[in-house]
Amino acid sequence: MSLTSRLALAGAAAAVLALSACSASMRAHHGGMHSAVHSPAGATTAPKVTASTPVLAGGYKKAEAPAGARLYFVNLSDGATVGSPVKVVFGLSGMGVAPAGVEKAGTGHHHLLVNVNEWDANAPLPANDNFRHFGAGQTEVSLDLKPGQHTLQLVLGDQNHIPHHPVVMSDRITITVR
Ligand SMILES: [Cu+2]
Repeated sequence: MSLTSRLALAGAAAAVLALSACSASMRAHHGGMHSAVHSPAGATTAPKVTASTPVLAGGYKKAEAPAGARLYFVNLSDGATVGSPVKVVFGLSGMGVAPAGVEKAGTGHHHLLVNVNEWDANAPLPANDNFRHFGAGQTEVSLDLKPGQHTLQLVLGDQNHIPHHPVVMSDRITITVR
């Protein structure tokens, strides 16, 4: 691993701590809500994402995303009520999928952000229950979720799990699990 990757990962570790605290408080918040299908507080608020820079502080040059690249949920829409496990199909247009570790222009691998309210577009995405990596190039998942409201967002990452420049991400949707 190069020094710049190491530096980037150290930065990400700090970000993980901040992000976990954040999503824990958000889960608690959601836990208090009842079964409103379309909560104004949850569904319509965009997550906080740092503005993407082409080069990271450690000198790492981010993978470029072609203009018009689009990431979206194929089978779920904002406000949907579903049973668990929830099948989530990842849609990508204008780019290809490659496994983590493979450097190839115009490609990336999928990440599913579950109940994440805030994340850093200029660091490797953390790996935990809230930030799920599909490093083998998977394009769908069957997700076990507790009853209640959850938010989902897709973000594409490069071979080192770092979002592209500009960031390729879906809208964040809110679903209710019955
Ligand atoms: Cu990844």
